[in-house]
This record gives sequence, structure tokens and C-alpha cells, in this order.
Amino acid sequence: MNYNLSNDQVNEYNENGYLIVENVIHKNFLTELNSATDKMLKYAALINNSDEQFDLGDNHTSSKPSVRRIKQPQNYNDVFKKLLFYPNIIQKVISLLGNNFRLHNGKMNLKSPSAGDLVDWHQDWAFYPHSNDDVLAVGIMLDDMTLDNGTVLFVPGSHKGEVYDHHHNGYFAGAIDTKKSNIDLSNVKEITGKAGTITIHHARLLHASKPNISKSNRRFLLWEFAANDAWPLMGINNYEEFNKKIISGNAINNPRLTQVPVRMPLPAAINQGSIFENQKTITKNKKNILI
Ligand SMILES: O=C(O)CCC(=O)C(=O)O
Repeated sequence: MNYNLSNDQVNEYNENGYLIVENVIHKNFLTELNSATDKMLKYAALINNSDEQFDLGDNHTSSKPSVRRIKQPQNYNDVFKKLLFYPNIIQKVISLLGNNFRLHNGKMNLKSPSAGDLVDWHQDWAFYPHSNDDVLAVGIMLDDMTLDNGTVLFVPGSHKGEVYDHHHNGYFAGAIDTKKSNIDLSNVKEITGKAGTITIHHARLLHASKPNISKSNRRFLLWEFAANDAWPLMGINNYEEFNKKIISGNAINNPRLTQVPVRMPLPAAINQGSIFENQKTITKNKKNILI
């Protein structure tokens, strides 16, 4: 089976900084992924505080669980490992990054009706700058993404521009004050799609996502990938673990340096744990308005 992106799709990604591909995940596999998620959420109902697996919303209780994110789902259930190596995704990433790439991070943002917080404007690049920007995220819709359950918003072409200020009161806050930074949001694209659709977006692309104001779930799993010769400027904690994350190709010990705009996410965010926490210093005063 040829799962490569076409030349037109590669050109579209290079031009706009993102791509949407429908019908990537098989229906039966989607059912498996969603039931594995349900199982994890049953476990999350038993805990009271966010931990290395779950990011809990402020109103979380065991009788009314409110889980915003499952971190590194591939470490907790093999069905997600299977998704990480899913040929119809891997081949597409190879079309954009080449044969050498590793997982930087895995996460599932749940946006359930009970924890459907917005994600404010940001560039992933501000969280994890690398030595070159062959870095992207694949988003997998495990549920339909509809106009009222938390669409992703992309600004086409913004991956070619600057890296914006993501600080607030002197600390990294993981979100941009779009007015202060004078950002033109007139061309925002609101992304919807059926479960099984994937998005691919460049790490420098300006994006956000709306709150879930519906009564249905919106599960969206993101694999963040980086070329093996793109080294994280924040450093690595454990060289062996770093190399264990290689999905395709070999370890590369001489980082490729290119002229990319960088701002370091330091001093670190006051609220740690997830993007929802990092952004709190900004979003707490916002009335859910992104555009
Ligand atoms: O869950 C979403 O809609 C996207 C969130 C996002 O941009 C992120 O987690 O970096």
C-alpha cells in the first residue's frame, strides 16, 4: 500500500504549514482506540490530582471526572503504540521529514463536555525549539471534530513568520497576546472532520482550539515528531531514552543547525503540568474568545 503524501499535498503543507487528510484511521481501529481511552478514564476517576499520566480539570471529582489530557498514552496501552507506528501515518511523516525522525511527545487532549477548555493562540515551537524546524505534529481525530465541540484553528502560512512572545509578566505562559503582538487573524481556518481524519501541522504554525460547548466528546490525539538531526535546544535529560524514541532511521549525533527564530520558554511557566496549566495566567481572564 502506498501511504505517501502526493507532491500536491507536500506543496500544500510547505505553503500553508498544515494539511488535513481524511479517512486515515480504519473504523475498527478507532473503536479499539476509543475503548482503550474509556478504560484509562475509568482509572482517572479514581485519582484526585494530576500526575504523569493525567491532567485533570479544576473541577475534577471521582463522581464527576474532568480529564483534560492523557499524557504519553503509548506508554499505558499497546493499542496506542500500534497507532504510533501506524503505516498510514508513518509514511506521511516520512514524506515531510524524511526517513529519520523520532517522537518528541505524545498526548491526547480530551475536550469532554466537562473539561472542554479552550487552548489559546500559540506556536508549539515556543514550547520546544530545536536546532532546525523539521518538527511537526500529527493530530488524530478519535471523535468527529464539529463546529461546537472544540475545533482547531490554524493561521495558514504563519509557520514562515516569527516566533511570537509567549511570556506573561516575565514568565513563559505558553500563549500569545495576539493584540500586543499585532497578529492578523482575519484568515483563520477552522478545522472540522470525521473521526479518523488527521491534521499535520508545522511546529511554528500559529494555532489555537475552541472550547467544547456541545454535549459530546472531542478526543484528539497528537504525536509530535522531530527529525533525528533536530535537537531540542532545552537539552535532553537521558540520552538512551532520547534515542528510544526514534520511530524511523538512526540516531544522529551531529545536529543540523539552520537559521530559525527562537525564544526560550524560560523562566518556566508558573503553572506546570500541561498547556492548560501553562496558559492559566492568560486564559483565566479570557471569556472564551479566540477570534
Ligand atoms: O486539542 C487541541 O485542539 C489542540 C491543542 C494544542 O494545540 C496543543 O495541545 O498544543
